[in-house]
Amino acid sequence: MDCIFCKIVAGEIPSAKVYEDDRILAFKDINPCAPVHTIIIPKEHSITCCNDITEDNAEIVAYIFSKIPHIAKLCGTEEGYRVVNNCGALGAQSVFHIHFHLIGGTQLSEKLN
Ligand code: DGP
Repeated sequence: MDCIFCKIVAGEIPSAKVYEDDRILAFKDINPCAPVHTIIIPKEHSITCCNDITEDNAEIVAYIFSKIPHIAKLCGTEEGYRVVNNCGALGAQSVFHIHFHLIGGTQLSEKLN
């Protein structure tokens, strides 16, 4: 499968890893929009975007969110941050392997778009 994030998981594309366990990987975004901009992904490419989340596969999404406080702390932004998911073309999604952007390290704007 020609997926950039699968290649990062496989080590075929280098990344600045922030957190890794047997199920998920967090790494620094190549094009950060804030001092902290970390991408968090499931290692398995089973969900492409939020529209593919079902009752049967949602547990990995809950698992990612259960690790976000720890990842935010590793990034030094535990006092505040934003978690973003871009879904589909109109949502400006560019990599179709579900992922969450952890953005922080500065005072974020109230404006979301
Ligand atoms: P999205 O637009 O929500 O699909 O976000 C994809 C993000 O992935 C985007 O912010 C840039 C990041 N990205 C794309 N390719 C690479 C890469 O090869 N390495 C890293 N570290 N980040 C990447």
